[in-house]
Amino acid sequence: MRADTRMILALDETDESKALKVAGEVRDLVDAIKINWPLVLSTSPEMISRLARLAPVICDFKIADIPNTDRLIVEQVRRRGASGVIVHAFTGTDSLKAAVEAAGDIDVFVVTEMSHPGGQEFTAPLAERFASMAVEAGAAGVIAPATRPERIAKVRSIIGDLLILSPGVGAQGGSASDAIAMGADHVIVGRSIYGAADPREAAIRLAEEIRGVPRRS
Ligand code: NUP
Repeated sequence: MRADTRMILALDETDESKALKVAGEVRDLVDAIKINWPLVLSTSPEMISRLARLAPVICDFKIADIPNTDRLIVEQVRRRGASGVIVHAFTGTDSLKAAVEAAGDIDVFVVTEMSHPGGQEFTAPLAERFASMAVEAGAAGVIAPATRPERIAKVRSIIGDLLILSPGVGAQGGSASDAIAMGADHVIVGRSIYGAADPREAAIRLAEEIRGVPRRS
């Protein structure tokens, strides 16, 4: 994935025209656009292909099923033109491997520890295991929380050079520069951009904040 601004837009805007407007306004300021169920369900899966014409698209479907179903979902994500997909690891090694195999040349990102407070109940105690599973399965990277930047550093110590995408910036209380300084390759930002009065201006400000943090060597 390109790493120009080290920022990924989480486009959870459910109004189709507003979503496309925001995507058009910030596409040159983000490395990818992450699409989740809210926008897919409020529009249609065709939205994946439409956005993919503007920027690389990551489908945040947090796939968590038996190997065969994981494979079928990942195949459809690919068919729609996405560049990446987010999967859960708690379903086990066989499911994760099936997702990675089906992904072929598109990137699989594995959730380690979730960014919201509830993420500490079940995902945090297993996050390091999920990170190792991502490495063993051949994933492209993992998701780790900007709300707990010290956990990003822990995950980095396990995964080596795999990518870390970090949500939880802004609306959830995390800082973009802290997340990047602790080892994230990209931050994922939703409401602080698409919910801002001027999304482009908000994205520019965040990109400037991130630019001040040295790149991981
Ligand atoms: O642990 C996670 N936390 C999280 O917020 C894993 C995620 N995939 N996300 C997603 O990132 C969440 O579903 C939303 O699409 C985005 C964060 O949005 P915001 O809090 O910046 O608005």
